[in-house]
Formats: sequence, C-alpha cells, structure tokens
Amino acid sequence: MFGLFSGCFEALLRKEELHVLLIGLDKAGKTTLLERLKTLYTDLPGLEADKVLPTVGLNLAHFQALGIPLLCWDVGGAAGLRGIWSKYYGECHAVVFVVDGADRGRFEEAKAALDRALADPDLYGAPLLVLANKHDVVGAASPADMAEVFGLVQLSEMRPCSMQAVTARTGEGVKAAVQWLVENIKKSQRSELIRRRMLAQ
Ligand SMILES: Nc1nc2c(ncn2[C@@H]2O[C@H](COP(=O)(O)OP(=O)(O)OP(=O)(O)O)[C@@H](O)[C@H]2O)c(=O)[nH]1
Ligand SMILES: [Mg+2]
Repeated sequence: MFGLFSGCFEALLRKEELHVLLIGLDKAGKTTLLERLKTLYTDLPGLEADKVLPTVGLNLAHFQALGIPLLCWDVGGAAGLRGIWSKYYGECHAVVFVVDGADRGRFEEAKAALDRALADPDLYGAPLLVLANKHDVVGAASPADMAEVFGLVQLSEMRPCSMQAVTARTGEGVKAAVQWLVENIKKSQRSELIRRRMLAQ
C-alpha cells in the first residue's frame, strides 16, 4: 500500500516544478552558482563568472535534474535586500544557503542571517543545504569546520540538513549538491504542505 502511495507521490513530483531558494550574504556566489546550474543542466550556457553582476532583484533558472523539473530563485544578499528573502519562503521546497568558504571574517554574519531565515515559520521543515562555496580558493574552510561553525548538528534536529563544498565557478561539487536536494525534497513532507497551500490560493 505504501508503495502505491509513494509511487503516486513520485509521479506527482515528476510533473510539478520544485522550487529551490538560493540565499546567502552578498558576494557568496549565488548568481555564479545559478549560471553554473544553467550550463550544467540546460542547452543554453549560463553567464561566465566574470560577467555576473551583484543581484538587486531576482534571477531564475528552470531546469530538469534526475527527471525532476526544478525552478531556482536567486535573490540579492546585500544587507538592505535580505528583507526580500522571506517573500519566497512559503513556496520554496528547499533552501540553499551559499557561504563564501574563503571569507572567514563573515562567517558570523552569515550564520546570523541563516538563523534569522530559519526562524521564519514559513520555512518550517524545509530541507537546508549549506554550500561552502569557493572551495578552489587556497585556505578556504573545510565543510567539516564550517558545519561546526554553522551548527549543522543542531539545525538537523528541525529539518534535513547538509553542508557540502562546491566551486560555483567551475561546477565542482554542484551535481552532488543537486542530487542531495532532489532526494531530500522527495522525502520531505513539505512538498504536500506547499501543494495544499497553492491549491488553496
Ligand atoms: N574563486 C571563486 N570565486 C567565486 C566563486 N563563485 C563566485 N565567485 C566570485 O564571487 C563574487 C561574487 O559572486 P556572485 O555570484 O555575484 O555572488 P552573489 O552571492 O550572487 O552576490 P549578491 O548578488 O550580491 O548577493 C564574484 O566575483 C564571483 O566571480 C567560486 O566558486 N570561486
Ligand atoms: Mg547575485
């Protein structure tokens, strides 16, 4: 019986676009990552890293990964723009919090921004992937050290969590990150919550 339900759910997920919200401080590398996702998963290559500008509004990428259609929202991370993040919380299936792993001087600020986001009830249960970006930079913090700083063990009491190293500039680690996202969104009960919320609108 469970197999039948999970099969139906799997079929529904294949039709529905899943929403992934990219947040993090300014200069963390969110838009570079979004453009890399386009290059890896669509026929139209994304912008080269040196063409990417700071984000003021919203950037989007639609693509298919592991047979599932995904829509990524990339919003600006500058201090004055972080208030906009919450507009997307209610409809995102998962959150990706991008950190510049080479900028240890901003880890505290990043952790505070992440904690503020996760305290919002609209993100209840949303799987969280923290990306230690800029892994190509010599001296960048290891994902294990960053997991400690960002308190991943405590965060995973409330939601599925993972910390993974990526290099958005080259794409290193990005496919593994997408695989974690798809697998954890599939397992998450949040998808049903969002579907009901959208049907009610
Ligand atoms: N070395 C290195 N630099 C990167 C990487 N990813 C991004 N960058 C650089 O980091 C800077 C900021 O990248 P963005 O993608 O604009 O950062 P953002 O998080 O979108 O910033 P906002 O739009 O201001 O929130 C740019 O100079 C990028 O080229 C990476 O993997 N390695
Ligand atoms: Mg940006």
